[in-house]
Amino acid sequence: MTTEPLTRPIITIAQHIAETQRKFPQATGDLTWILSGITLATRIIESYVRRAGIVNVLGEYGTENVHGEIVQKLDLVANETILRVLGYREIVGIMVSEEDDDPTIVKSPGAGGKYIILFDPLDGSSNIDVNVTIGTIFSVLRCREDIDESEGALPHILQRGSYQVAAGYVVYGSSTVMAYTTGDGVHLFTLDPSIGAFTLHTENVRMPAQGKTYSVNEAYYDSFPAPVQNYLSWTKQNGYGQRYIGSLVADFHRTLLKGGVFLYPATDKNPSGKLRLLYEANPLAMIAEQAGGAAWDFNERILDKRADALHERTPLVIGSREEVDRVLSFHK
Ligand code: AHM
Ligand code: MG
Repeated sequence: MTTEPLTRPIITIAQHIAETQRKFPQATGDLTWILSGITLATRIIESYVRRAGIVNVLGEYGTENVHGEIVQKLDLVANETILRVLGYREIVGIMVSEEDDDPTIVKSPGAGGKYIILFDPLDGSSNIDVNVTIGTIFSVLRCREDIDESEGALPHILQRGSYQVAAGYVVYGSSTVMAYTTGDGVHLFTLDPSIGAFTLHTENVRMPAQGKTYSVNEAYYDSFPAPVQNYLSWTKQNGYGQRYIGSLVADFHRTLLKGGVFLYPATDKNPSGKLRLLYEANPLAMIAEQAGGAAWDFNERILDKRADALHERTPLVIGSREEVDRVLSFHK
């Protein structure tokens, strides 16, 4: 058994967020407070995920969500947990969830609400019942100051991804790992179940610039746009491997660490792609770029896109910079 050098510090996520924020003289501590709420919520969700077969939260709830997808019981538990934890923090103004048709207004911007939390409470729902990695994805925006109260919540919510002030995700896999960024690199933490705290395991993680793994649901090959088909044919002549879990957050996490590219293009069934811009593509795009990677919708950089609707979908190609460039080169 090797022992760790005594000089390696143990840093909790709360400590790390607070120290990162101290680098910015204008920081108010608000983000620290929001992110600590998110980590609390994900620890609660994690405890349900780990006991799912015991506490009767496996299986379908029996309704469909706004996207026409069957809602799983754990989807609801995760959604309510985030709303209950963050909905009582006074700086939170608006919350937007994949599971809810409309935004939840906690405190209108005119009344002092400052931040918007957008989230996919449990990504990879179809994997819940079969014990495969799932996760929570989140994005944080600041409410705009140039908007009149009468315009409602939407203009605050529909900001470009480049305006995100924080983003991240938690994967509930063989261990529970959180990645977050506040625009100062991407940092990874592992949940230590014996003490219930996320502790730092990699600071400033960098996504490899290349990686010979592509991740796509190839069953839809016949309905992919021709440039995507051509790229996939090219990978087969160039020694690439394929991995696809079917939970975006898990496929992305592998891509972040090992390199490669994840694709969910337009298909006949989902002509605008399947993934949601505001709470799936945007936060992962911010993480990807902060780690040296890239994220596009095959035509435009994801973080430059402007949503017209809350639950807008987007095609997505995300991963190692050179691999994303290669996919895009087939579109020129
Ligand atoms: P969800 O957020 O309802 O779980 O749906 C999104 C999921 C992604 O996690 C995953 O990348 C994708 O759907 C898989 O879709 P498909 O089964 O079409 O490959
Ligand atoms: Mg999802």
